[in-house]
Amino acid sequence: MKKAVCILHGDVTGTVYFDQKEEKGPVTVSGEVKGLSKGKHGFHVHEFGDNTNGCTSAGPHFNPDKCDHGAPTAPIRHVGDLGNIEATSDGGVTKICITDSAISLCGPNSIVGRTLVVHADPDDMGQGGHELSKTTGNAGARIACGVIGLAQVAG
Ligand SMILES: [Cu+2]
Ligand SMILES: [Zn+2]
Repeated sequence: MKKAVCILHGDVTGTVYFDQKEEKGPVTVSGEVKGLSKGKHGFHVHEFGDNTNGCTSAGPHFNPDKCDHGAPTAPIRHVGDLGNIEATSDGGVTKICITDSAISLCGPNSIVGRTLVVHADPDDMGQGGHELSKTTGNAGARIACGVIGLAQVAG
């Protein structure tokens, strides 16, 4: 069992937990983000755990396989592509509940030490036809981010 945690800060705030029960098993992503505007917001793991120049220094989406950007359910995607989180009202609390089998807390797809980013706009999952669709999902500004770190496992 491995656990990781990320404190998001920026225009919105949040705490996100990552749990992986077995070494090559899926990772459960849970937690909440506060203060989002109503609607979908791109939600990704970016390559670097570097926030020296804010969320910008986190670099591009975590993409060890050099694929195009895509939906979390698509066969072609970045490892860091977790899709969108959706706020049902303005400024409230958005619960996160995602299970993903591409990210890991160990090995070559490990997201530990990288940055979780929440975006201003929806991720178009590579399907929007915009010049940025295949690299970022055209999800707009980085409104909050935080470095993902290993968490203590109880017991
Ligand atoms: Cu992103
Ligand atoms: Zn991507």
